[in-house]
Amino acid sequence: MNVQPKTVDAGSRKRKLLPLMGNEAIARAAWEAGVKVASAYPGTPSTEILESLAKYPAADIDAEWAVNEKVSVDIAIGAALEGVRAMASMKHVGLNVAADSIMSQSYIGAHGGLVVIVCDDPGIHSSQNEQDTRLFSRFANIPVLEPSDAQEAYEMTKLAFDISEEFDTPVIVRSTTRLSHTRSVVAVGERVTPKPKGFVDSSTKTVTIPANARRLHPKVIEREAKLAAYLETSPLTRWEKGDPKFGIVTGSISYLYVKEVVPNASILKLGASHPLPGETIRAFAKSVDRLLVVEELEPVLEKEIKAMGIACEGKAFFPRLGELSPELVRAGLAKAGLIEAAPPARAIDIEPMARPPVLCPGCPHTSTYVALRGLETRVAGDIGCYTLAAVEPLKSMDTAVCMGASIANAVGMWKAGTEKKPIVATIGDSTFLHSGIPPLIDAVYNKANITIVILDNGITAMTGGQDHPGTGKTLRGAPTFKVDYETMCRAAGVEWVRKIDPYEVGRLYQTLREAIVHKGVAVVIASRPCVLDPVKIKGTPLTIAKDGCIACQSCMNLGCPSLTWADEMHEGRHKIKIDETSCIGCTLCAQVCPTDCIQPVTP
Ligand SMILES: Cc1ncc(C[n+]2csc(CCOP(=O)(O)OP(=O)(O)O)c2C)c(N)n1
Repeated sequence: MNVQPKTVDAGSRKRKLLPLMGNEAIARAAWEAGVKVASAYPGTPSTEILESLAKYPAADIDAEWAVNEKVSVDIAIGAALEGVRAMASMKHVGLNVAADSIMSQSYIGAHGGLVVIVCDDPGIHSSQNEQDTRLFSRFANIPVLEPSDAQEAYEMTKLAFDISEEFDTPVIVRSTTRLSHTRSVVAVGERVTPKPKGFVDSSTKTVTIPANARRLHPKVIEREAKLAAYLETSPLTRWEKGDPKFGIVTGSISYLYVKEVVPNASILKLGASHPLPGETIRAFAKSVDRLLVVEELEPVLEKEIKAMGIACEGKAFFPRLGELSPELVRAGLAKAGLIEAAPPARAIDIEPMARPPVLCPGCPHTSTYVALRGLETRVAGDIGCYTLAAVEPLKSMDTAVCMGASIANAVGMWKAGTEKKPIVATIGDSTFLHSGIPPLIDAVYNKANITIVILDNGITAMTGGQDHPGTGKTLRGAPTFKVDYETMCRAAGVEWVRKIDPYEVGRLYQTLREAIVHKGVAVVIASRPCVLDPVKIKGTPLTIAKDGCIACQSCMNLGCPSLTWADEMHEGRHKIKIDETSCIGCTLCAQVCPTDCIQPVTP
C-alpha cells in the first residue's frame, strides 16, 4: 500500500517548532492537510480543536459549531462526498450521538477524505462515563489511530487523511484528556491544498438501501483486511527491540508511561489499534519470553491478541478503570514479577479539605433550583453547569443521564404513574438545541403532563462559553440568526410558555407554581446571561449589616460561594458575611433575606 506517513520525516528538526497542546496540534495538522470543512460540537477534552481551527483563515477552512455531534459528522460526510477533506471532532460521548451516521458511512467510504477526532476521558475528569472509543472502531469497521504525544497527534492526523483517501474509509484519531491538554514542542510543516475531487455519481455506493448495503458490507470487511496488511509494514507499527525477557504491546499515552518505567524493554508500539497487524504481533510474541499488554481502560488489545491464539497478560496487573500512570505501570510490572517494586511512597499525613465544585456567585441557574426544591418537585436534570444542582448545597436535581435526556426522562416518569411530586425537566439552552427538541415534540405529541425549564444563560457555559444557534453568533463571531425558544416551543405545540428572569425570585416562584399545576406541557424559559460569558459580569457587591442578620440561614440555602459564616453568633447560630471580592451583586440573597439587612456596598 502506498500510504506512507509522509509527514513523519527525519528532517523534523529543520521544521518550524511550535509549543502546541495536543488539540492545537490536531488543528494545525488539519489545516496543513488542506481540510476544507471542519465541524464540531463542544465537549471536554475536545473543544479546543475547533476553536484552534477557527484561528486559521476563513478562506482556507470553513470551521463551524454544529448543534450536535451527529450534525457535525453529517456535515463532514457531505463535504467528503463532494470530494474535499473534511473533519469532525467530539468528545467520546459525542460519538454515541454521531454513531448512526458513522456506522453507515463506513459502508459508503470517504471519497474526499473523512477524519473523525474523538477525545476519550479516562478517569472521568469531565464526563458522564468512561467509554473506550477503540471498541467503537471495531463495531464500525474503521481504523483508529492513537497518538502518544502532541507531535504524533499532528503527524497522525495528517496521515489519517492519506489513509482515509487511499482506503476509502472514515478514520478515527483517538486522543485522551492527558494528550489533548498537554502542551509540548511540535515540529510543523506547510499547508497543502488538495485539488477538490468533486462529487462522483454512484448511487449504488452513496445510497444505503439494503440492496446496496449488502454489496458494500463485504467490501468493508475486505478493506479491514487490507488495512491490517498495511499496518504490518507501516511505521505506525513500531517494534523497539530490547531485553527479550518480556515484551510489551502498547500504544497511545500508555506507550510514554512504559518508556518512562522500562526504557530498554522490548516494545511493540501500535500507532493504529484497529485493525491489528496480527503477523507482527505474533512475531513479536515469539521473540520474548512473556508478552504483556499495557493499555488504558478496556482490555481491547489483550482480548484480541488472546483471540489470535497468542498468550498474553494485561488486566491481571493493570487497572481497567481510570488513567494509567508511570506509577501504575511500574506497580503492574512489579506485580507480574518483571521488575522491582518502587520503594513505598513517603506518607503525607495531611487530609486535604474537600472542595466540591459549586455554581458561580450570581449564577442564573441557582434560583431555579432553590425554587424547585422549595416546591418539592421531582427534577429530571440534564448535562451542563446546572448539573451541580444535583449535589450539596442545592441538592435539587434527581437524575442526569446524558445530554438531552431530561425531557424524555420526565415523560417516562409521568407515564410510570407512580410519582407523587410534580415532574419537572430542567435543560440548558445549548443542551436543548443539541438534543432537547425531539423529546419536547414527543412530550406534546404524547400529551405528557410535565413542566420543562429551559435554563437560557445564552452560552454553552460548561465547556467554556461556546456560541450556539441561540446566541446569534457563529464560531468566528459573525452575526447570524438567533433562535427564539418561545416561538420554537409554540411551533412544537406547547400552549403554556412563559419567559422569566431568574433573578426576579418572587416572579420565578409564582411562574413555577403556575407551571406545575398546568395540565399538559408547560415550558418556563429562565433567561439571564451567564455571569462569566461572553463577558465577566461584576455589579456592585453586597454586604450584610451585622446588626440586622438574625442568622436564619435563608441566604445560605442558595449555596452561593460568596456567602460564608461570620464569627458573630445570633441565638446559637452563626451570622452570615459576604465576600465582596467574589460577589457580583445579583441580589438573590437580598431577595430571600427576611430582615432586609443585605444591601449594596456603599463606596
Ligand atoms: C454528547 C455530549 N456532547 C458534549 C458534551 C459536553 N457538554 C456537557 S454539558 C454541555 C452543554 C452545556 O451547555 P448548556 O446546556 O447551555 O448549559 P450551561 O453549561 O450553559 O449551563 C456540553 C457541550 C457532553 N457531555 N455530551
